[in-house]
Amino acid sequence: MYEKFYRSLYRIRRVEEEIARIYTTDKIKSPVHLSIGQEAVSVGVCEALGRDDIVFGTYRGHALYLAKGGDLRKMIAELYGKATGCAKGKGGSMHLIDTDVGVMGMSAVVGTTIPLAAGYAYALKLRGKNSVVASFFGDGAVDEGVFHESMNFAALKKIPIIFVCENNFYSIHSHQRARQALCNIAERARVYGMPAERIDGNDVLRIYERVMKGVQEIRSGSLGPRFFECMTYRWMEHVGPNEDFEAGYRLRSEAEPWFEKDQVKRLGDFLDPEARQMIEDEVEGEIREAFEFAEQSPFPDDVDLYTDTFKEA
Ligand SMILES: Cc1ncc(C[n+]2csc(CCOP(=O)(O)OP(=O)(O)O)c2C)c(N)n1
Ligand SMILES: [Mg+2]
Repeated sequence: MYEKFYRSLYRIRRVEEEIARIYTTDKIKSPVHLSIGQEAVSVGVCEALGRDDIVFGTYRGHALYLAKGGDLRKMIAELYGKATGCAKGKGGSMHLIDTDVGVMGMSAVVGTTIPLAAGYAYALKLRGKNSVVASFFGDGAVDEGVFHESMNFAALKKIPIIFVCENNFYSIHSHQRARQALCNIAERARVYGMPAERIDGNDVLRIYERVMKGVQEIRSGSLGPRFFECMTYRWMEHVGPNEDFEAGYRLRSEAEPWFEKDQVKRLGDFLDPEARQMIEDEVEGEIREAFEFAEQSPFPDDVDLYTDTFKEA
């Protein structure tokens, strides 16, 4: 199990480090919101889900897409704006999708995928399916009205959904304390009528264990939403490839305890050095290959500019 978790964590970290490195060349054609430091949330949750389960996420979605099994080559090609990308080069980093593995989509508009996830989960219930939906969003999305509407609807209709709030304390440069009178989001979720808990978002094994319990309960017929507020921290700037501790809204000293809790290192230390090296070599090869694939892929044709705008029947 540790090997599987480590592979996923290491892969996401290294993919994003490569994205940050390449970004300055302007080959990547969309803004990038990196998840470095937050990977454990996506990995812990997705390891508790099956292939038929569904996820919806946000513009900070590389980790979720990869943790759920999204195709790496198609993701990098998408960032390059290439026709072979997962959204045919038209969505970029903020609109990743891979429906084959249940990654139903991400959006640049804060909060918008929460009602989509709730609607999808409601449809699953009505159709008698056994799958579960996980809806990922940040602490900033909790400031949106649609978050509260979706919480109420999900609890009322007892739909099979896991809400995952990645609380990294910031909405761009604005701290949660400057935005919310009551900063305990789990406590607020409970008021809508669902079990909710706060978890250390940097403890990948704990997240896995808690979410797995929720998923199993839902599958065994105890329908209704579960809410997890995962406390985590964004290491890089809100958008872009750099650190931003000089920007004036936060201090490096605030981040340091989070650097120490790095789950990539923690899980790596559990492994036998040989097994670890083998995983790292495989992942590095896969990443190199994915970037080459993106480099060599063509840009979309002009004629495709107006296709995929609406769902064509
Ligand atoms: C409806 C809407 N309002 C504002 C924005 C501008 N905006 C983009 S990202 C962001 C921060 C959201 O913070 P959070 O939900 O905590 O996610 P994080 O970026 O921390 O992962 C904001 C306000 C937007 N994209 N959409
Ligand atoms: Mg945030």
